[in-house]
Amino acid sequence: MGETRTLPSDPRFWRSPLRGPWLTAVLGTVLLGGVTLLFVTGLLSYAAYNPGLSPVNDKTPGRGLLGFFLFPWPTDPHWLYRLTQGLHVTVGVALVPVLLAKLWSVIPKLFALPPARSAGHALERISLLLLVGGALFEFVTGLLNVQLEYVFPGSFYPLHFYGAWVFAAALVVHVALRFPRAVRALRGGLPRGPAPEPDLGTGLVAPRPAPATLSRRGALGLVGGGSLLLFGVTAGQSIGGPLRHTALLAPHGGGNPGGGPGSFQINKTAASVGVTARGTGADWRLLVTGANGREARLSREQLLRLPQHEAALPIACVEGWSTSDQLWRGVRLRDLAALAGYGGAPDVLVESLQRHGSFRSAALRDNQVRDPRALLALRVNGDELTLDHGYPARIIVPAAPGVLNTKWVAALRFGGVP
Ligand SMILES: Nc1nc2c(c(=O)[nH]1)N[C@H]1C(S)=C(S)[C@@H](COP(=O)(O)O)O[C@H]1N2
Ligand SMILES: [Mo]
Repeated sequence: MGETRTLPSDPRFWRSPLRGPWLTAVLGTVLLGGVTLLFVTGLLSYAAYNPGLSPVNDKTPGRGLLGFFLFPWPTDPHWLYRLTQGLHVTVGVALVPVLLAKLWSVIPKLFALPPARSAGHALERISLLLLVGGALFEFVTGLLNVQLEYVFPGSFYPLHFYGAWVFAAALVVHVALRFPRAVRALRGGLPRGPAPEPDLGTGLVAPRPAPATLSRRGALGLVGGGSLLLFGVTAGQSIGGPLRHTALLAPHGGGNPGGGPGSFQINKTAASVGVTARGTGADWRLLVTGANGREARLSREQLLRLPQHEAALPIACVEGWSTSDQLWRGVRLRDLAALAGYGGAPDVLVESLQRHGSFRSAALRDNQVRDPRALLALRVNGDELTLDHGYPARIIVPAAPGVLNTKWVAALRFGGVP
């Protein structure tokens, strides 16, 4: 007894002997490396949609100067988006324990009073609010978007995009302010024994520590183990092969990606977006439009009589999952462009017969149309396409995000990108 009650604003309220500048610096350094990778791969993902090509591809039309980095997304290597987006999502998931541990390590500062000792201190605390708020916001929106589509109807992209810039700006300020202190703390090396670390003027160390229940090594082991575990049940969704079955956290069925030829992942089923066997039956025609009002309507039989080509390509979704290479067979987009009266390869607007919902049309850039592996696929893995994978015809383009691989194609408008 004899303990006085304290409030969280009182440093004595926080009792863990583990808190200190060294632990915070270690977690902060790991997090800094991780979120830098998340930021870069996130910007790449935005570029991969080719938003500068057409408003139909652009989920963040008001980006202004923040789109300064955009460039035409290449078609090589064909697994490019598998890699960048697999890293983005897998590293994001695996960093969750590190983020939580880092926030835990500095939580006494959240409650520190007075709120501001000076104008400089006030500015610093505001930047910290943006930093912590931005980090939580980015992780929460990202994880929710992967796990539950449509929680942010139409707005996930702008939320996640602008949130990332706010967070990045706050992070630059934070690193500039804390870098010297973190280096000093790390230079000291792993603090020995159960006693708290020297505070180094950080205010992180408990002035009245409770007895240790866990060593510093043990705490880091717990965080690292949690990260590894999350990594282990996530990475398989992008690596594929037998490891696909270890991806317990993958959306659309966890470790079981579903049926169909080659049993590769189905994102949205035909039924879920209102595409029926009726619209895709014998009456289906592909509308091809091109130069000087040229127009053709092709049945599936006519398409099958055009030269058929094969390409081994994956589907790689923004949600982080991807398939291994599937063997697609169909008509080259550039052959269809020629049919539409183009010698070279123009941009093309692809329209699905899907009536409602997002992703029913997409624009492809000339470099994508020109690539000999870019197909209007009619078959996959030696079989007809299934309705869920886009029968009667779907787009498959090397290195592109899944969203550009339009299913149930109804029209190809060469040179008709708005
Ligand atoms: N018409 C249409 N095409 C679409 C989509 C869609 O919702 N509608 N989803 C896209 C997305 S986001 C992905 S990842 C791929 C998934 O293809 P799959 O279901 O054959 O794996 O299809 C793309 N093509
Ligand atoms: Mo996707």
